[in-house]
Amino acid sequence: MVYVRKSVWANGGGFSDPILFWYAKGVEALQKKPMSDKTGWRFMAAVHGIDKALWQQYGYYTPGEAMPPQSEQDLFWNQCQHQTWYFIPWHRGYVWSIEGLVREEIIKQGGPADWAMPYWNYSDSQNPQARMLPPAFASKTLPDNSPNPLYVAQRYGLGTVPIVLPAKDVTLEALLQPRFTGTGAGALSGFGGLKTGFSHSGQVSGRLENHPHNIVHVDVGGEAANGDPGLMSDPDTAGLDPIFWLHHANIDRLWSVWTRNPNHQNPTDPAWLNGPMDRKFVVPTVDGTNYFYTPAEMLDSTAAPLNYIYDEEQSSADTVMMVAAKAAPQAGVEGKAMADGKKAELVGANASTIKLVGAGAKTSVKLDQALGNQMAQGFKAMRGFATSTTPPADGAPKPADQVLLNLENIRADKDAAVVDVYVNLPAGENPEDRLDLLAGTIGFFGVRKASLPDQPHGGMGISEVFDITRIVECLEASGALSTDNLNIDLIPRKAVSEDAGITVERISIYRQEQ
Ligand SMILES: [Cu+2]
Repeated sequence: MVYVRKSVWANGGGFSDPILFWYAKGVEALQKKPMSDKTGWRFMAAVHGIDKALWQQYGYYTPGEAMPPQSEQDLFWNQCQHQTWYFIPWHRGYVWSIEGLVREEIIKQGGPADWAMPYWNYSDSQNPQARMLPPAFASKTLPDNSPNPLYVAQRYGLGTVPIVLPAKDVTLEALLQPRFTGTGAGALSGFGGLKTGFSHSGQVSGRLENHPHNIVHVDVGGEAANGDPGLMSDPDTAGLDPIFWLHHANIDRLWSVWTRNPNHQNPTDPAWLNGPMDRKFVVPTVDGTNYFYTPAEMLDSTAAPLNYIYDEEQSSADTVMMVAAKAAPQAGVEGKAMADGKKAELVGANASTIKLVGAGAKTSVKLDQALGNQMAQGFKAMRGFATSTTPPADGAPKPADQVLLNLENIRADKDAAVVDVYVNLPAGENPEDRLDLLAGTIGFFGVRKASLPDQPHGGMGISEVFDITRIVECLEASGALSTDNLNIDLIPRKAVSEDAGITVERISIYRQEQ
């Protein structure tokens, strides 16, 4: 049978929807299992990541309690894939695993045998409530007044009650990325991320991972008044929050949406399909066995053992598109990208590490004079061509360069910040009125861990790459572009405290021929 994953808002987002009521009952049963049980709630959260000090602080771990054997911890725990092309397929297997465990508990209690994990589509512009945390997660009690297992106290959001995600945080530009795999070295990171090995904590986020994934994590988790992170803000606690799984079902759905576009192609590189080679992905199943998997086995969600589909994929129009996409020749965009991927070239960088404290930080990126002029000339030529009434003798100019803003080695001691990055924001203007100058947003999910010196990348932190071609093009057209430098503003949603320890080692501009 193929299970159908439905929108959390399909029946109001509260407990009158049996899917959410039974989710609560299933979660409650899993939460009662001991830490040592690999089919239990806390074991599964630790598969994503565990920080015993944080867990203890929040009452999810008691020193001395029975733990799984060390060999089992080594096999399963601290496995989540971030800043890597494995981010998307690893999480598909992970959500599928808990979906089966929850369903099993629901069936034991006499609930629906066809229960499937709902998804939280916060980007649905047809639904005015879409960006609100669904009521089933915000209520402290179930309809019978018993405690609600879906409620989490350590969910601080951006300080509003109810929690509502800002509209600009749930936009879906990521779906426009033509390539799954990014090219790295200053260039865009692709829909799915850069080619890496097993990457529990890596360096560059793929576009879907950055936005909306990372930002939604922090927008929901936030931090307490005393600076403690919410569960969703940190990968070492995120899996403990029941909303985590609906967020990731949605990210997983967005992979399906991206793949349905016949021009898009998942990687065909055996290193992705059969990877990673350095550590296998593994999740528990309902019968207590271990399911080892590769990205190749995650490609078709309708095939065994995954066996699920999203409600929107049931319509016939979508089915036709899916068939068309699957019939596409193997050498699609992904193959072409390998052949003609052009290297990005450094145009300039700021002078020194920025420390982000309080209401924001500013820096100036000095541009190489010749390259800066060349960049501006490219936009001028395009503009001249577009507005000219007589076609030029030598045909259309070649497309202007893509301009890429790199924030390199972002480090932090805490994960709860959301920071907007602006280009040439005029002094005294309200940033919210100048979204045309917003290059991108960083959700600091996982930055703390990536900054620890004992991590595989030696505490390099994470890096982000934003496409600012449109912004620079508009600045040039309005005469506001200086080819000497670009000013960059980092503006946090909430004032950043000294002990958050946020630094950005270098901010640079790259150009890439299109
Ligand atoms: Cu996540």
